[in-house]
Amino acid sequence: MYKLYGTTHTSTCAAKAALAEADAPFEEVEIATRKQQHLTEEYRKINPRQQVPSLMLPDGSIVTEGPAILLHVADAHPGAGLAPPPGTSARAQHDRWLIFLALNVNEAGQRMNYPERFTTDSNGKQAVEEAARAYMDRHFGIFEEALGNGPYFFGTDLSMLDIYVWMLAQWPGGSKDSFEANCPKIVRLADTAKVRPKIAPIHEENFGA
Ligand SMILES: N[C@@H](CCC(=O)N[C@@H](CS)C(=O)NCC(=O)O)C(=O)O
Repeated sequence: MYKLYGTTHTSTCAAKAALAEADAPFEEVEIATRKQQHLTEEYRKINPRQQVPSLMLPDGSIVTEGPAILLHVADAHPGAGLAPPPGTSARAQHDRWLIFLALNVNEAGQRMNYPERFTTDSNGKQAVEEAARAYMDRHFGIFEEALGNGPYFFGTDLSMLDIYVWMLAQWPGGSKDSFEANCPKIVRLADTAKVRPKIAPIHEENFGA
């Protein structure tokens, strides 16, 4: 049985959706970031960066970093078909865009949420946030152009990449209206994923209806 460390309203939701779509049994361990539970010494031993999510595998080892968790779950449950087989060109594209979004969009979200971590200038937080918002928009735009007819990246087959995009699309840097206007294919992907029977309850508990 897997153990998923995290909480709602964080990127734990993608790991939870991945486990649900893979039909992998898991237990949840609440690490409420809003109550600073990620900052304990006990949790630092699980995730040295003191962030959520973290996943304990059935053998007791720990995987951190959301995309690594998604890729592991896909490979450990190949029957669920949540990523193309390793070594194929389709898998290279899947991993390419997953890493692209983690490095550029998710990390821009970090700069928007915690600007003080990215500047030593006590008056510089607003500039960090504004630059991060523009950086996020630019990289969402690059992925929007890479999306085909959809609704998912690989047409009608859901992949871990789509689960990650569904999550990121809930936190666009700017207004919802401008995101819908600039990234209609990403919005359609996310809207298709969010009503899947296994993702819908996770969407509801994290983002409402
Ligand atoms: N690189 C990490 C980032 C995870 C992340 O951003 N986690 C946020 C919640 S969504 C967090 O734990 N924030 C608390 C903090 O950084 O202090 C991953 O991909 O898993």
